Amino acid sequence: MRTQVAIIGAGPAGLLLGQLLSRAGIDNVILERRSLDYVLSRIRAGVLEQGMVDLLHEAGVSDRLEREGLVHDGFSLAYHGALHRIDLKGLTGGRTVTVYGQTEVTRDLVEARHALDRPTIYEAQDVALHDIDGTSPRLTFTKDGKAHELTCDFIAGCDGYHGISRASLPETALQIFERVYPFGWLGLLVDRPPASHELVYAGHERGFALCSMRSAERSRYYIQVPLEERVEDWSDEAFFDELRQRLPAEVAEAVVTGPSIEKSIAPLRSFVAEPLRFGRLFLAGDAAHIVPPTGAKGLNLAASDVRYLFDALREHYRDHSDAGLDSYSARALARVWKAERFSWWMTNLLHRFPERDGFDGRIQETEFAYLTQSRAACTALAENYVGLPY
Ligand code: FAS
Ligand code: PHB
Repeated sequence: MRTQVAIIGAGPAGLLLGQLLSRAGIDNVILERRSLDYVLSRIRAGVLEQGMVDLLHEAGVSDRLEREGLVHDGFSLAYHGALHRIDLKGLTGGRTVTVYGQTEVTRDLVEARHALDRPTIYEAQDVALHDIDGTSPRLTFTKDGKAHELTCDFIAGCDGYHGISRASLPETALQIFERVYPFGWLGLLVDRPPASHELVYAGHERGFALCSMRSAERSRYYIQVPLEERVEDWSDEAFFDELRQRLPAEVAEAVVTGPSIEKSIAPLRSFVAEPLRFGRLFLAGDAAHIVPPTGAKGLNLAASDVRYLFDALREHYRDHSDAGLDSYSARALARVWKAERFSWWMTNLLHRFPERDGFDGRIQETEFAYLTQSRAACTALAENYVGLPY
């Protein structure tokens, strides 16, 4: 097989890049390790920056998003029982975020790719990268036990944190920056109305909690749990009891319980691999970086990486210029690190760190006090949350 751009991974990064390339007439093939059903069963992010909404519109996959997405003008911070609303729209000159599940973004992209009849090879096993530093890179893989080869001009590594792209590179080629947090998020999805019409991020001495949603009928909740916790040790009742203890009374009383339709624990880490380019291989999305979900940046960073990589590939094929490809890594990393900083800051602001001392506790309290007293502090939070410019 031969294509112009070989994409590894059919998550949001790979599918969005494939959609943009296809609409620009640039041939591409996606290799995905899992089945389509598995990919569509994953429950992950829920908040889209305006930049990502605009990119999905440009990709021609925003119809359902514009019908069903919930535009949010703000969210609330709760700290030891007190609520403080962050007026995103008022603090950023009118910018907002849209609540729309990553699962739905993925579904819309899958359907769009199917409509364009572009090839996605699901359950592609043993994907391996070859000659990425030459002029004829290629991928090999097996499908239904049969070996295949895919030759291409470029490889987009959109295969997530546990993917093969970054893992194929010599350790000397990469500089890794990482912070592993001593806790995880236990998430629960329930078909009940949300506790609040906007998101509530709560810091509490028992730990962090988040009230989010997928629609007016479906809620998404998270609580911080120790790393050694197992999801099977948490009944729905135990989850909701712990959640309510961490929320201000007026929010806790509004939580409507019901049987969970999904429950899982995600570890939290900050991670960046530099650089993002190796010859004809370009890393994008979680393959290149991970943020703790506290700032709602993971999915949105995948979108900005795709924006830069698509523009660079289009420039190569249309304008016969490699300026964009040559600057991709530096340009993407400049935005990645700003989101890493914000996500790290939000995580430190809102979580209980077991090993922390009294000084850290006072700093955390003072961060909240400063936010409740300073418009400048809230503006800085708001402009990062709605998404810094691409
Ligand atoms: P993905 O990981 O989504 O997709 C990579 C794809 O590559 C997968 O389909 C995988 O099967 C495939 N793949 C992997 N190895 C392969 C191989 N060798 N060959 C072929 N295919 C391969 N972000 C938020 O903003 N908010 C959240 O609440 C949030 N919650 C999360 C919860 C979890 C458990 C995880 C893991 C992430 C969460 N994230 C969250 C971050 C998440 O949304 C990512 O940012 C987003 O999925 C990034 O998309 P991709 O880069 O496409 O990577
Ligand atoms: C979610 O709804 O899954 C969600 C929302 C905001 C976050 C993280 C996750 O910061």
